Amino acid sequence: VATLQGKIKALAEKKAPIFQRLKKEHGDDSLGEVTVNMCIGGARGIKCLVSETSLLDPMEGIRYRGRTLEECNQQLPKASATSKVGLPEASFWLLLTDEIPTDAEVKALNEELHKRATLPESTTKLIDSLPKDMHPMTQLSMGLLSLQPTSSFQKNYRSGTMKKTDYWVHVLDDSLSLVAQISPLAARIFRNVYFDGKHIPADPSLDWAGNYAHMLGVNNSEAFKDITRLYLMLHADHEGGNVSAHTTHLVGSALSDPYLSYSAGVNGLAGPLHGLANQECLRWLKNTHATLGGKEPTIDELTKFAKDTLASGKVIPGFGHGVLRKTDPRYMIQRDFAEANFPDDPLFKLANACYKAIPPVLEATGKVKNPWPNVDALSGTCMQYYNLDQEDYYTVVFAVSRSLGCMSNMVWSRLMGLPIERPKSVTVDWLVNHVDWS
Ligand code: AMX
Repeated sequence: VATLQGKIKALAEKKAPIFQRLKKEHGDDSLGEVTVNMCIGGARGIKCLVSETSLLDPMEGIRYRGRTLEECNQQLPKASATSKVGLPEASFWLLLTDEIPTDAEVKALNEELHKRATLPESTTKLIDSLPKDMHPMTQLSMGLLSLQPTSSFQKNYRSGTMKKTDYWVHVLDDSLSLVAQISPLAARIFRNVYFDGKHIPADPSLDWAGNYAHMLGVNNSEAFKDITRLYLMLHADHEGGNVSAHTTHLVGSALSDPYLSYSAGVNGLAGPLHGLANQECLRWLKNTHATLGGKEPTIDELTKFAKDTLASGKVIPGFGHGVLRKTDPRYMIQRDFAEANFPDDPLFKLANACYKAIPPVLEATGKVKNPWPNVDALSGTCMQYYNLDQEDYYTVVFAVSRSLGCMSNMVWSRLMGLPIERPKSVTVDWLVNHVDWS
């Protein structure tokens, strides 16, 4: 922790004068105008948030601290000499410090996470008492809330001894604990819902993501550990405006602690237009596969399926994006993994055919801004190949991953002393009175 703290502090000391100068010398500079469409269109395109950890380019996708996901996957330390996947906990380090950690640093981080991973009895009792048919995301959100009394930020704030300049230290402390605890919590929910509560103890010799895959207990192969590592690395962060990151940031801006804030973020991730899309997408693929009698589909058949989905008033899950304007690079990296590991899997073949058939159908609507697949179009397909086919659980895996980005962003928000968020809202009448009707 001391090393991590030192690195974050050193980076913050470098950035603080720039931040102060921006505020002082350029505080009134314009970053663009706000149009009526932006106001009624979900605030799209309005540059009104600072999120230090990552930046999304509409064409090339997300960069973690300036590095593309391909670069992260290559440069981040690996679990073993044979693994080709950058470790997600190493991406956590990168998001926090702007540095690729050494193997020794990742090892130390993993030891720290293992030390903090124990769940209090109050949490295990609560989780074990929940009905099996309660959605796993609801259970995860409740589990995170049940951990809130352990928050170091909350305790120190309450005691009245914490200086404003030390907020980030306690947010970092809580973030490490939350990231450590979220994987055993998520695994516990999985084993309760699908395996009658037969839990698999953690393996402290494994890395954070490898151990999570191990505790899920559906597949012992190294390949399943690797796809879990890849999934968790790819989903860690997607700049600050997406629903889960923004919600975590917004709640945190009221100085709610990391458990309260991330639990709220998880609730946003549980929506079908955001994180739940991976569950919806696999369901759509499975349904299409079954309706076709398991045979390989023609592009014409899939085109008809896609049109039918649109005609029934539904969205085609796994396609489109709020900001990206080309195929999601996270989709491409998963596709490379699938091609190398299970090119003949029927659902992978189907997903590939969808890649050809669906974009023209969406384009023909004339309104979809990005007809290309997003990360969710393939993540479920990858997981089901390794027996993780309980699609209702998929968004939980996403939430385990997204904790890395949301928590590192929260550390930086407190470091920069960002204020409580309070955008201005207006009424329709106000808009009517403020536009030029002539
Ligand atoms: N299927 C059908 N219609 C779609 C569509 C899709 N995949 N993507 C966009 N559209 C529609 C929108 O519903 C909207 O229709 P409306 O004007 O009648 O309301 C219109 O096209 C314009 O939308 P947009 O500006 O292109 O997208 P958006 O920013 O409003 O929404 C998103 C983005 C992701 C919610 C949308 O593309 C969608 O619903 N996709 C399917 C769900 C999905 O895959 N979500 C996962 C996103 C990634 C993630 O967060 N995990």
